[in-house]
Amino acid sequence: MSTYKNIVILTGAGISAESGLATFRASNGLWNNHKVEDVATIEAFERNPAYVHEFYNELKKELVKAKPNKAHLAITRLQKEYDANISVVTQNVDTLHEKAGNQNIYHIHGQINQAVCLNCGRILETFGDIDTETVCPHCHIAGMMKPNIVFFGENLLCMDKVDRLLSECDLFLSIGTSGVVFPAASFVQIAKYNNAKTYEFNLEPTSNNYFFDHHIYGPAGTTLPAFVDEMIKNK
Ligand code: BV8
Repeated sequence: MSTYKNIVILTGAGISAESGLATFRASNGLWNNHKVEDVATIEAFERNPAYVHEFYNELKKELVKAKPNKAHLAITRLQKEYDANISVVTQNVDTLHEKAGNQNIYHIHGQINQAVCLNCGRILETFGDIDTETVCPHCHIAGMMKPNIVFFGENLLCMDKVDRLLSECDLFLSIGTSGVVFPAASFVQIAKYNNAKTYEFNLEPTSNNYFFDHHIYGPAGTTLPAFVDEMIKNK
């Protein structure tokens, strides 16, 4: 009889750091030397779609090469060996959770290997570059494709499901997120309001520090596997 029945694992750029991917904060708010407001806002995309496409085409080349690390693999082990509903709610647009074999993954900020057609609304898997000339394979209209990335100023994805998961969870693990981007940064408060036990895994205290019952400091590639070992041993 496992202690916890419904577990939500929120992840941020920090869980991918040991896979060699830059985090938002470490690069002083820059992504690959671009100002966030020049590439990750809906205004930027409307102002200069070619520039934003170029940024994400480059980022995709980097993310596609990345391999999952021990933190991602620890989640797979937990999902296999601990009897509970375990969901991964990620802010990351990389696909390292998928590559590690994680299940029940919700990309609330979108994902790098997808594009959405602003004409017909269909989402498609994209492995190569997309740009202002790309033709939608469904409605055959050109120039209406957007990376399926949630820019600042856009609503999050999967929120109907995520709201339900947060209302039912009895354990909330936050892994590698600075807690500065909303509304993801408020998820711990919702979990706590619903009496979940809350753990923060980070290198250092974050702005959400106060809402966590427990803080486990250190690289997630070390701290999470140890935590999962304990959970499975004491289930
Ligand atoms: C929205 C896609 C409704 C792009 C991203 C209050 C309520 C609601 C909205 C707002 C609000 N206040 C402000 C807003 C607006 C805005 C916002 O939050 N702004 C912030 C800057 C103040 N939010 C939005 O616009 C959201 N939309 O709310 O819709 C709406 C609609 C219209 C108008 C208003 C509201 C959309 C947010 C999504 C934006 N898109 N990503 C891309 O990724 O290319 S967010 C982007 O930020 C990434 O997803 C990235 O993940 C995230 C950065 O956060 P983290 O993941 O936490 O990464 P970070 O680098 O910051 O931290 C890494 C952490 O890991 C650090 O703490 C570090 O110590 C730790 N770490 C490092 N290495 C390790 C480690 N930990 C463990 N082990 C390690 N080895």
